[in-house]
Amino acid sequence: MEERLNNPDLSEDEFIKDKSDFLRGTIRESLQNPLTGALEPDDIKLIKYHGSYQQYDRDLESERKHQKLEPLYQFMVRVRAAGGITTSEQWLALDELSEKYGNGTMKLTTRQSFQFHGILKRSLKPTIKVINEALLTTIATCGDVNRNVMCNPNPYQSPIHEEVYEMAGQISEAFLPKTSAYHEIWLDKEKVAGRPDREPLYHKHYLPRKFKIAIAIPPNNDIDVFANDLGFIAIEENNELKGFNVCVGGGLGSTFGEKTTYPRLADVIGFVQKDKIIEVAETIITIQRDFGNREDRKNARFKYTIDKRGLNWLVNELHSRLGWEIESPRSFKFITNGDKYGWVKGTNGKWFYTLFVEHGRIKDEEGYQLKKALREIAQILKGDFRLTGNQNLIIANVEDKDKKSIEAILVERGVFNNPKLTGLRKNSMACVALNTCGLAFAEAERYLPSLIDKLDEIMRKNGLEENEINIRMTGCPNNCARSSLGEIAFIGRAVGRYNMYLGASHNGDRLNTLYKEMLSEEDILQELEPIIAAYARERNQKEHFGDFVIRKRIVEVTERPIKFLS
Ligand code: SRM
Ligand code: SF4
Repeated sequence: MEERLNNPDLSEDEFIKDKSDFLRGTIRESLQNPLTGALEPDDIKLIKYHGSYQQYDRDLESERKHQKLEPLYQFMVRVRAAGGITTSEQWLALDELSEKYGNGTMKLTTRQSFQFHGILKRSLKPTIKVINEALLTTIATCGDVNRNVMCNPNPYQSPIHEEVYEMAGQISEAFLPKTSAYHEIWLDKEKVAGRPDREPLYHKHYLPRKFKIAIAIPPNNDIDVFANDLGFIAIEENNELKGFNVCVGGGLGSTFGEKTTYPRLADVIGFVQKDKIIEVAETIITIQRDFGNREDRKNARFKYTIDKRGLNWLVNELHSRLGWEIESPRSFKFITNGDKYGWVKGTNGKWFYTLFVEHGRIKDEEGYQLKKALREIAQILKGDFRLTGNQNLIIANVEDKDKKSIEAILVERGVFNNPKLTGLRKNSMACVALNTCGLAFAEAERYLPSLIDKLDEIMRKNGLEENEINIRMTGCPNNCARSSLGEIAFIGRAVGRYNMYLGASHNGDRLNTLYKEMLSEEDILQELEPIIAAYARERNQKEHFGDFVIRKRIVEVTERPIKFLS
């Protein structure tokens, strides 16, 4: 790598990492500069590895400009909670933090993390301190490293869920960066003299790009395993976890107008015994570390490394690094990628309530006081809270005697059995987009709920209000709410204008296809009304909407199906 740093074509980020002294940069000094609410440019990039993004309030952009003020800089902080789990005490600490330092809301993300928005520079260090004092962390929630490993957050469904859950935690832990910069900058820990930083896995330049891992347990693909750089699919035989199918090269982000970028679903390349999962994951990460594109960040994800060299190259490289060969893939079947709502009893005899949280935003509204309800529940809950990969929440490990009081709080606060919870809404996801995301072209989280109100009228007219259709929206093609896997999906092009995509499968194994571009709300409703009516009239028994629009050739399948390597 040293040698490659002489290469002027390397992306700017590589040089920033190189001179950052293992991610320290000048973050400390930047934080102390009282003249601006922003950080120095290099530190804006480096702070991502510490779990924060510099943003500004885009709603206030023109007003601030008019007043000749710098943008209202503020920070988003992402919290890593192993398996998306927090105790009641941790929940209360995060809730308080959102009120004290943030914008008063909490965001549950599509990858089982919490996000806090609206944190001013002076509050950033206290925020990260509070998070760590609650025994949570923000490290490696962003940046060119492996992120938290997604998996179903309820291990009490079966012994296999329990085992897989443990493994996800182990992988997450194993691939954390080892630099002590985080502890020095945020927690005032002294650097141990004479002990230089080492990054045995990542080395000094970390990965070429972010890296995402997820584990799914069929028949539920609730974490959208094929959207990840590396996915594992649990294989069960005779009620025993045998091992995992390995799939590689998923990633959904793309850039409008740049044909060399595209969403791609992961390919299944083989099967490994369960005790080999960390070895295989680590080896695959090293392949991406060594061969990933460090010149063009838009072409740096693992999917492009694979497409440039071929799947066979990857498998050969994997075998050669491992010194042994992975086996042929085993059969599996996914039925859905959504969450199942309501109460279920766990194998430990306790209760779990999966609660729909619209686009993951925990806030209070007139007649729907979700934040207050969860605060009151946290005050009595002896169990914990768990985040799903679909921006929802599980109130977990509830004892028999507390079930009624928890339900009573949800009822009182208007959260229990919300009548607006139609099939469409229950299966909806939207990314943050405006007003905090600097990359958004259009609204998503703040707009999709009202679009669903209107679509629900059409669904109702056609007797489909209970029908489960995945609907997803993002404010840009980075695809943070995995729009490319929506049976109906919208990707923002400009304020109030969306590309509409149709035809993903209901279980996350087929991408959707562009149907029409630059649609306004009126256009969207006009386009969808006859398609929904046709679906009501002409669908086969149990046929999902995504499959119907393909069968009727309303759109063609553009992406290859998941390929199995023979
Ligand atoms: Fe994302 C960048 C929000 C899941 C693909 N994503 C961003 C940033 C940080 C914008 C930025 O770089 O300035 C967004 C912050 C918005 C804000 O104001 O909070 C952002 N991404 C999110 C979240 C919060 C969406 C949500 O509403 O839940 C999700 C946080 C997950 C987490 O807890 O870690 C989130 N992002 C995803 C996913 C879904 C997934 O991983 O399952 C994807 C698509 C899968 C993938 O990675 O391919 C995704 N985000 C991206 C990309 C495109 C990456 C690419 O390869 O092209 C970017 C832009 C980038 O990295 O340059 C991005
Ligand atoms: Fe922002 Fe685009 Fe991600 Fe939405 S999809 S959060 S607009 S980067």
